[in-house]
Amino acid sequence: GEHARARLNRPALFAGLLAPRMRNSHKGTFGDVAVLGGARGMAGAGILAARAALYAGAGRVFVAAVDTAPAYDPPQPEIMFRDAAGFAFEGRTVVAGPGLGDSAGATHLLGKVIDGTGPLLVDADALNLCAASPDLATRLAAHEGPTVLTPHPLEAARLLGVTAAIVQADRLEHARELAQRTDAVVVLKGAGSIVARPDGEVALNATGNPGLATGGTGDVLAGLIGTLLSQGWPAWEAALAAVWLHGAAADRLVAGGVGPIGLTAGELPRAIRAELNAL
Ligand code: NPW
Ligand code: AMP
Ligand code: MG
Repeated sequence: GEHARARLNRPALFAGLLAPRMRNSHKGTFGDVAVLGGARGMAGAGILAARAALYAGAGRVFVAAVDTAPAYDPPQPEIMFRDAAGFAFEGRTVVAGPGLGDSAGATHLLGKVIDGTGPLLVDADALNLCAASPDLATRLAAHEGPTVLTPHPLEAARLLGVTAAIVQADRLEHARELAQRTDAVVVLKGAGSIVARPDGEVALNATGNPGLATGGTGDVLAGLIGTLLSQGWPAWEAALAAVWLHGAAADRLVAGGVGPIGLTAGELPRAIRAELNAL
């Protein structure tokens, strides 16, 4: 296909959107983020996304769990837990997918948030469910409101109906193709993440390191994007900023001796906070 030239993702592309906190602001000013996840055995993924949302400055953060709703997260009691069935997703930014699983309940609730009108981040099992259901994929492409998809190469391959090796052989082109097909901003993750939008514009991210190659780091990115969307950022700028910040946070941790070996996803949210306040 036609070859896209990627621009380099830099803070200059998004820093103007980082508004100073007004003196009379309150928690309602900074966005509600609801993570749709919480399948048995993967409660941690939703909690990681929620912690990232919190440390990125969201006003209120919920985990709407399809299965495992812990009473609370002891190290992070600010996070509120709810049963996903009956949760009021409308009016909130939804981060769908981290630890969502593939149950009938998960599929139903994903359809419900896709048919909603708010900002939407689609990651992990939510992407896999869309790859498995042409109906969900069609509804996702029609979603109203800013939409960001964050596939890793295998998730992108499932959505495109190819192999991960094929996606990796031309990351720019496949990120672009997926953005066009889904009419959403797409982050194709992995070393040198690509951010693509439906009109063909693409950006290559240079921050981050192999310390991020460990479980849960993608869930943190999803929560971070959710916060920026909840604060009214357009999808493209939210994705660019979050990918840059997430990688810069990992680079900051490694520079401080925390990794690359043994860096954990749970260490990222505080480092992301440091990057945000240093912008
Ligand atoms: P391989 O091994 O090379 O063949 P899956 P998942 C590939 C939750 N989590 N470049 C690679 O394939 C998530 O949120 C819960 C090339 C890899 O093995 C999801 O809901 C956690 N290939 C659920 O688990 C912490 C790449 O994809 C395979 C690649 C399943 O998500 C962990 C994995 O893909 C996790 O986040 C790259 N850059 N990156 C928790 N604490 O609760 C990935 N691959 O089968 O979709 O599984 O990503 O682990
Ligand atoms: P996930 O596979 O969903 O857990 O997401 C992994 C996260 O770590 C994504 O943001 C990837 O871009 C990032 N990541 C994984 N491996 C590397 C790497 N070698 N270099 C830079 N970033 C990476
Ligand atoms: Mg993931």
